[in-house]
Amino acid sequence: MEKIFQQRLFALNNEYNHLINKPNHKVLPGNGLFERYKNPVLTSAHTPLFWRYDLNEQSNPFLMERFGINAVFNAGAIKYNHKYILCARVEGLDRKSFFALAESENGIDGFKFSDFPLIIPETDIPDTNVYDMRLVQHEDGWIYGLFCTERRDNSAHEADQSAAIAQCGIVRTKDLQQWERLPDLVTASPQQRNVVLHPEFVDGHYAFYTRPQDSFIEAGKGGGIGFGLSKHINPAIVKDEVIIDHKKYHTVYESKNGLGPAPIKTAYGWLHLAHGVRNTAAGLRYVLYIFMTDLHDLTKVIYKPAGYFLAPDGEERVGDVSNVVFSNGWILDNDGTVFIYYASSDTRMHVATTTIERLLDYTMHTRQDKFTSAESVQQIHQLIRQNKSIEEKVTA
Ligand code: M1P
Repeated sequence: MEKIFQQRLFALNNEYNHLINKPNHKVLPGNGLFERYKNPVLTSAHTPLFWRYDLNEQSNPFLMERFGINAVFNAGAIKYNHKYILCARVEGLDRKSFFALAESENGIDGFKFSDFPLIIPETDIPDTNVYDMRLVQHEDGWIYGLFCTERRDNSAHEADQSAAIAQCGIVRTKDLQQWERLPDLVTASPQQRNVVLHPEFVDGHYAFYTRPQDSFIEAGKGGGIGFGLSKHINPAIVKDEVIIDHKKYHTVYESKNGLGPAPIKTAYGWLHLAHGVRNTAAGLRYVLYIFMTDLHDLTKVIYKPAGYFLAPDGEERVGDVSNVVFSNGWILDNDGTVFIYYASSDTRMHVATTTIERLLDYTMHTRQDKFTSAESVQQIHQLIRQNKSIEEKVTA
């Protein structure tokens, strides 16, 4: 028996250390918009062995997993003390998610989890499940974490054990260690997911991006990315929500959409990364898209390239919830590099890198959606004609 335990421990440690220390590489040449990296930055296998195994030979002679981790995905992101920090959604085999911080020196590899997952205090109504935290350094001095808190819909029939109510939970911290729970955000919508705090005050108010929904899965009459103000953060109450980015027929965000991380401020406007969802015979397909809002009127979309920015590719397409990419974290470095952290198929975390210069070029100079095939053909003809005239000039 001793042999089994020791052999397995040796093999598990080797495998874990190899994974944690594996260098990551850009996949080139890419599409010019961003570069993907070969390896995911976080997976369930990145969680420390001492989370998953009872390492006492007496109580666990076969060295079997006692707390299995199913997936690591949908991480918030922040640069803190010169480190790239991800606040990952870690999901156990029991489907319960919790949050854990992982940090890296360079943002693309070497992510290592802190020893303990975060303890998030509860409100008077316990959360059944918590997930998808957006980390925001607000100008009031706090780092906020806005996340989805999910509880059973007690008005549902006993036979329906999947009806849930999703709302926005709020925590704040100064050191990423001690978290203070504030009351959940109050809005008029029966369901809220993908709520994001704007990093600056707007007219002296806290500003929220919301995603009102009629039901847990379906946007219904609701949907779209909303925007609303609250005088206070404790408690935060948004009385009026205006939809700033609607779902729309025959687009990649026709079923629903939701904001990703908090927007990045640029000289030209606020840059947003969002996810769009459409329904297909193979189920829902989640992609990421970009838009920009006016610097002074945050409800006004001023640029929105057609279609998606990043879609599931290759092995990203397969996982627990296949055909999904989802992002709720990005980091802008001082040199203009942007690290986009995205999850694939609700299973693992990846990074893609680009620059703010490239994102601005993409956002402001890529064609806008004209919403019909005929218009698309016109746009592509124009591009081809332009390129042909360059070719002719070169060969002349
Ligand atoms: O399964 C895909 C995603 O579904 C939800 O996103 P949305 O609210 O836009 O439908 C979230 O539960 C998210 O965590 C998940 O990745």
